[in-house]
Amino acid sequence: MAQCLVTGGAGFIGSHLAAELLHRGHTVRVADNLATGLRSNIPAGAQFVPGDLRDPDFAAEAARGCEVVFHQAAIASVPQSISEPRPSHEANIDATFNVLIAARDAGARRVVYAASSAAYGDSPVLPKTEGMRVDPLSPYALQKLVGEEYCRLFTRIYGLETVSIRYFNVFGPRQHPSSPYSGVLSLFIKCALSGTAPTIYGDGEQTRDFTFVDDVVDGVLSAADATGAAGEVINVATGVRVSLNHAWAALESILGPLEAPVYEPARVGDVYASQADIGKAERLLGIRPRVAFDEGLRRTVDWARSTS
Ligand code: UD2
Repeated sequence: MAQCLVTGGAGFIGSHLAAELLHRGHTVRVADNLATGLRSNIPAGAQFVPGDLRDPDFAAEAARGCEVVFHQAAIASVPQSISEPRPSHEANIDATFNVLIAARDAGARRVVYAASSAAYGDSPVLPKTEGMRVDPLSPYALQKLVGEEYCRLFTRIYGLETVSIRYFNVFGPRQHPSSPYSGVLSLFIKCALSGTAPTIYGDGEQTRDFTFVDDVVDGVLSAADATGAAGEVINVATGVRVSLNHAWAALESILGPLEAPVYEPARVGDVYASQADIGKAERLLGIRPRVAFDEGLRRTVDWARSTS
């Protein structure tokens, strides 16, 4: 059983990861600055070290004695990275660099890094394969890509095993609709439950490969051990694309008639179509998605109802 560090472990994806690691018998340390994460998300049994990974000393302290580092901490928003690029840069690039140095110096066996499908940008070619040319359209997309490249470089020059998992649009319980930058499904569900109209930026026909959080946790945990994955970039998603208009209609099938969406102009830096090729994840990580979109949405609605 391994000593693990989960950065961002008080956040949405990180807290699910920490809980599953504990469930599998590992020892878990959570490092989080609680900028968006919640203390209440940290699972019982995890050690919590509060602090900011932009501070190299804090990163070193957090990684001490850890065999596997799951680097999930980030400012995860395209529009926020456009309106406030500096904090986004510092959280997504500087902190990632510090975590890699800290993991190397701690003698960690592997770092699993939360990369993003945003790297693909707006190429009309679908599905997105890891070998495609990247085309970052926002500071966030570029920052996540720089993190991947740093991971790859640390594997090459220092022998630190790294795996970059490109998340597509992850959703599920504990994704809070607390800011306008929150994930679209969390915002849609909030509107649906409060009887208000959602805002759709663009025509609503843009698509996303919405991935239920349990499937992401599966992929990330497999990446911690998979032989042949070191130094690689791997999509973890469902391979299915769903439009925003369809997502709102799917909520209507769960909850009954809802307000009609209000349409506004598309956001700067937004990607139109997104869908993953998941062949590499199947080959290298031995995983397949298990939770279909409608089922994941139902589970997320149940969670949101239980907390509202
Ligand atoms: C990007 C990445 C995703 C992940 C995420 C950070 C892509 C394709 N995906 O997600 O992998 O890294 O960043 O958490 O780059 N929207 C509305 N109404 C709203 C809110 C959003 O219409 O109230 C639209 C938004 O313009 C976009 C879609 O919904 O077209 C999804 O937006 P998002 O903010 O949930 O995630 P996205 O795709 O930027």
